[in-house]
Amino acid sequence: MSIVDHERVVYRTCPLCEATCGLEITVKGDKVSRIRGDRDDVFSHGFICPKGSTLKQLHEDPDRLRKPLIKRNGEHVEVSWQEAWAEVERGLMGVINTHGRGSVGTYVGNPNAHNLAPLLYNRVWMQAIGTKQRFSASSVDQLPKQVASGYMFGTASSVAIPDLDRTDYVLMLGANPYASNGSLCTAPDFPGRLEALRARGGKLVVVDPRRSRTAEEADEWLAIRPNGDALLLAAIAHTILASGKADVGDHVRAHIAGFDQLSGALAPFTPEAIADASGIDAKTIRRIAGELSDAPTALVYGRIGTTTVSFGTTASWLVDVINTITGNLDKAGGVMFPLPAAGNQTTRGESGRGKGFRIGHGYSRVRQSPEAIGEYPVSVMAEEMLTPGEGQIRAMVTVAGNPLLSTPNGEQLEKAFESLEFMVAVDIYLNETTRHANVILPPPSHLERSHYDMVFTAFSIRNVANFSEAVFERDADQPDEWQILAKLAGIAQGAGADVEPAVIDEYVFGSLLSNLLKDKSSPIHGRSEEEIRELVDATKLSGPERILDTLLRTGPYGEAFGANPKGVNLQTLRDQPHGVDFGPLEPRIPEVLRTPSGKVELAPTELLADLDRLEQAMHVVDADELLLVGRRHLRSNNSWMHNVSVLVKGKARCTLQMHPEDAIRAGVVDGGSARITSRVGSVVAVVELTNDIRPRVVSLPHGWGHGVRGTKMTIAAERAGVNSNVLTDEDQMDPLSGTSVLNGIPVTVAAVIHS
Ligand SMILES: Nc1nc2c(c(=O)[nH]1)N[C@H]1C(S)=C(S)[C@@H](COP(=O)(O)OP(=O)(O)OC[C@H]3O[C@@H](n4cnc5c(=O)[nH]c(N)nc54)[C@H](O)[C@@H]3O)O[C@H]1N2
Ligand SMILES: Nc1nc2c(c(=O)[nH]1)N[C@H]1C(S)=C(S)[C@@H](COP(=O)(O)OP(=O)(O)OC[C@H]3O[C@@H](n4cnc5c(=O)[nH]c(N)nc54)[C@H](O)[C@@H]3O)O[C@H]1N2
Ligand code: SF4
Ligand SMILES: [Mo]
Repeated sequence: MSIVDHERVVYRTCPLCEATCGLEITVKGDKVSRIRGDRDDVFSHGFICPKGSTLKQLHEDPDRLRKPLIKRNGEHVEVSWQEAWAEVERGLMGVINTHGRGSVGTYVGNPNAHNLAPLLYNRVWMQAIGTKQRFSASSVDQLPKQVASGYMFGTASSVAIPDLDRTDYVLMLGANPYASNGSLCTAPDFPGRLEALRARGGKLVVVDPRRSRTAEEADEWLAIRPNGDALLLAAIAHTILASGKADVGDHVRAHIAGFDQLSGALAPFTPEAIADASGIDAKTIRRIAGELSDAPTALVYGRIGTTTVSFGTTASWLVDVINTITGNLDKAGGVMFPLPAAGNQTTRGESGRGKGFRIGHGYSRVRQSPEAIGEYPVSVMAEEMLTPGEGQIRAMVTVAGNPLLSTPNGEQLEKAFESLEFMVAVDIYLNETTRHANVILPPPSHLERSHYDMVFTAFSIRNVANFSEAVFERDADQPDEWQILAKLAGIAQGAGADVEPAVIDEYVFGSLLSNLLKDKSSPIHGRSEEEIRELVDATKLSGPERILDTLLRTGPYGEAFGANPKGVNLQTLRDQPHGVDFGPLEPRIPEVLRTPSGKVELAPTELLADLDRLEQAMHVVDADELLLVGRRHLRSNNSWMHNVSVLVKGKARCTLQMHPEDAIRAGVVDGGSARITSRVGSVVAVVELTNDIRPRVVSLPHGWGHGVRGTKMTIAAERAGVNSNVLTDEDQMDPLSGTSVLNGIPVTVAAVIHS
């Protein structure tokens, strides 16, 4: 007799990229039978990319860790959670007791931004360790945009987002949403939204050294020299200012400071002066400047190709300078500030004014690189491990990060991680980074946890909120990710390996609540703690869900613990599995500002001070130099989804793209092998000739280089590729943010003759 498995359908948001697509997941018994786009999702309307359905494969992947691992005699072996925690206590407290708390380093990677537990508890274990040696993937990513936005608008979360659905004109630099699905611009079906722009008569111009998929679909492709964007943007801004057409618009005029300084500061950057260095001719620059100022609405959007370069912060600033002087700041069809349901830095504290933003609350030990957003640049991480002296990193804790493949000078990092006395990793795989860990603590799979996009609702082109229930229950002995992180905090505090995560959670929640009650801007300011506690306890929630519920209730749309009965809480979101739509973005200036002046700072001192360096860059052009840039592929996700066979099958993707003209010079042929060498390292990759790349530019994707000894990612190892970050140089940083230069790396390419 056969028992028909009970079939059920669950809706949840895909946690794999910033697009936050709604998924419809059909479950039969304890198996996922189908994943497709949720047609009723209020934001994504059924859109999904090829990665979305692979949550099933990730969940079922036999290589995904289900038990903690401990390294014994150089081999990782499965152990019980109890043994693992005892080892964490022994190792971590051992290093702390011998070398001090500053000798522990931390690195948190990209998936943390897509995961509520670490978003709420990473701060807790880091504080418990009590170290300043903190690192994250931010300094190989969006940090320059956050620093520039911090200076201009007051906080590192105050990023102005493209109002894609209502604009008439998009100038897009260094972004390829047809592959990436968008970043710092949460917009499910980004490609469809760009097609809609063109269908309504709008224009898309893409600036990229490669003719990317997005460039192919655009009205115009401008093949810029790598790192030429700040120059190009300065010249566009200069042209608009010189034309007399610059106008911030009546809607924000009273709230702008520094406008008068711009013309003088940008005077050297005429289109003619920067044409050679940027690779874009003066006539085109003048035309684009005219189109931007004449379009009814227009926006400039820059991403990875404009941030992970040596002028990353300057380019990010100039993007918003142009958005402002064309009258498109805080306007429908321009760039706007989201109002996220769970609140963030832009909704807290006094409205319209704040402490402002600065970097340099500390300096790294070896290189004296300034802190930014509470961390040091990953480019200094290896030297902090390898340079002896007080404060040297002797132990590392990594959570959802793979810095050995993701951050500069892979070979130096390899030595650095090799030299550690102790390492703990919270991760789902035994990979290039976690193989160095003495203990690996695996969280549950993506389908075994609930989900809310605390970060991306703050960078979204619509104000929406979705809560996802866990699809499957965890095994009895599998802790939730927040419990792992809370326990780590307890151990680091000295409470021992038996510390209960719930104790830490009480402490975290208690301090959140007391802050909310004290905060004059909070809707529960001044109410009695007992009253609120009672309402919280009635929900029977704990962990991240209790915190989220309280943040939603006290957020911009919240029910304020009864004071605003029409408002939302976690239950409202639970009742609406396709999401809650709060509508398109609304103007937020001046309320959103947190600068000390209460104004938009169009000409921050720190950025004006960098213009001399930018002026230097317009003179040094070595036209023959080969410059390496990266690229992304739709079926990939940084370094960690190459173990999903449906995503990696087909043509090998870790190839060196090169223009035929350069291939002749280097003596390499299509399909042949080439050795690529930079100041710091050298790799061999297969050459793929293409006309869709600017001559003197070569491109290799990042996140490959699998199959190293001691890892367990069987499918990834079969298609290992090479690590492009063996070539990126830890000495090359954007000095304003400390972000690593990942694009525009000088390299040489030579044929490899196989005997
Ligand atoms: N050359 C070059 N380098 C780059 C880039 C580039 O464009 N060019 N891009 C940079 C960018 S933008 C980024 S964001 C970084 C990414 O850098 P990282 O964040 O360091 O690397 P990821 O590849 O995202 O690795 C994520 C890790 O998290 C684990 N993981 C996945 N899901 C979970 C989970 O739910 N919980 C836990 N605990 N672990 C999980 C994976 O197994 C993997 O080990 O790479 C950067 N590096
Ligand atoms: N499929 C997939 N999606 C992803 C990811 C992934 O790995 N795979 N990663 C996610 C992450 S962590 C992030 S941060 C986002 C990134 O999102 P995007 O910024 O859209 O990322 P990319 O696709 O790398 O696009 C960057 C483009 O910049 C170009 N470029 C390189 N150098 C320069 C330059 O100097 N100037 C200009 N103008 N262009 C340049 C490259 O050729 C490339 O086409 O994507 C996210 N989404
Ligand atoms: S676009 Fe991003 S969020 Fe949407 S299905 Fe693909 S990976 Fe998931
Ligand atoms: Mo990223």
